[in-house]
Amino acid sequence: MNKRLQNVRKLLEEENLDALIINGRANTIYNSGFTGSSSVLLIGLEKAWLVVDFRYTIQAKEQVFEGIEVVEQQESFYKTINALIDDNSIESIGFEGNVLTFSEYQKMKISLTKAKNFVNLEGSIDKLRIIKGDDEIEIIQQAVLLGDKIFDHIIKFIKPGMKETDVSAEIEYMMKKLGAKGPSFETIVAAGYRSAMCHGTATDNVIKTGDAVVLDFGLIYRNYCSDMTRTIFIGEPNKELTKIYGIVRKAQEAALSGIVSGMKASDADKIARDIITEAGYGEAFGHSLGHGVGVEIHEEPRLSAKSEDILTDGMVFSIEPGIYVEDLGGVRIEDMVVLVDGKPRNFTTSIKDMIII
Ligand SMILES: [Mn+2]
Repeated sequence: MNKRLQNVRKLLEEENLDALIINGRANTIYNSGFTGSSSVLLIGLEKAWLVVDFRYTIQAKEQVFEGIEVVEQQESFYKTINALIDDNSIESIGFEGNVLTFSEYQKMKISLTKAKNFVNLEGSIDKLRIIKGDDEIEIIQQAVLLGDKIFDHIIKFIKPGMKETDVSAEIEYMMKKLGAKGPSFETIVAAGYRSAMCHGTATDNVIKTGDAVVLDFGLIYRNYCSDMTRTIFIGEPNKELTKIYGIVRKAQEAALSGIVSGMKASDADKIARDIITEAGYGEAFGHSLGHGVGVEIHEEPRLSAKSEDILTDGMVFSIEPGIYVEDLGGVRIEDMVVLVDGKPRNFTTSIKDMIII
């Protein structure tokens, strides 16, 4: 039987629930295979249904995993679901509290007159995705390789005088050209003083000689996200930026070689943070070391100082330390890895030697 449905049912049993309602896109894709933008997935202990409207019936039938029945909504999603839960004696239902808006939650409660009990399962549904299977790892590897190809192209394409948006447009054009669905988040091209903004999405800022340029982009390929960052230089960079680049690279490579399965995610963060702090830039590394990547660009585990996650074989995450100095610029280097046989295996192959255009 479908392994993902099995895992949901295990969670239902642990929580003493009869069914789970999934509204969010990420958990719908993961648990049903359906990629449309509107649906309700109802997973009971023995049966599962994907309720869609007329627009999606054909697509849903084509996409859903074995063991899920496609039901076209009559009148409304919730009227149809109410009939299903009545027919199948479903009384206690789990839902995604982190996905439903307040008004959607109220609507669900009012509409599902046959249900007696609603339990917020936020987080525990997402956690079902934390360990990747071989099939997922294979797709993620392909997604990351497309990112590497785009980076190779961009370092030949980028020239002083271009706007950041000229570069982001080329990156996103290449994504589609190479068979990806599109970007997994808004593409970051941050040049000069803007490279000190961790999330400096591309603007009309003109790239000029002396600039550091942070290129942080990801794509969606067969429902999975990629994520990578490289920082390149237009002409000879100033001394401090060169020094910062060396520190970030050292911290990133130390995390890559020091992380082991069984380690606390907070200790992984510490490997890179200690190096940056010792070099005097602790305050300038104001974000976490990394994050899980899968059907969502940011998912479990979280590699931060506060994280309680334990890194385990099969987890896929980014390793991306950075240093950002206002009015000077910033450097970030990001790879994506999977933990295999106790160690990170790097998906990303783009070089980390300083690239000076
Ligand atoms: Mn990232």
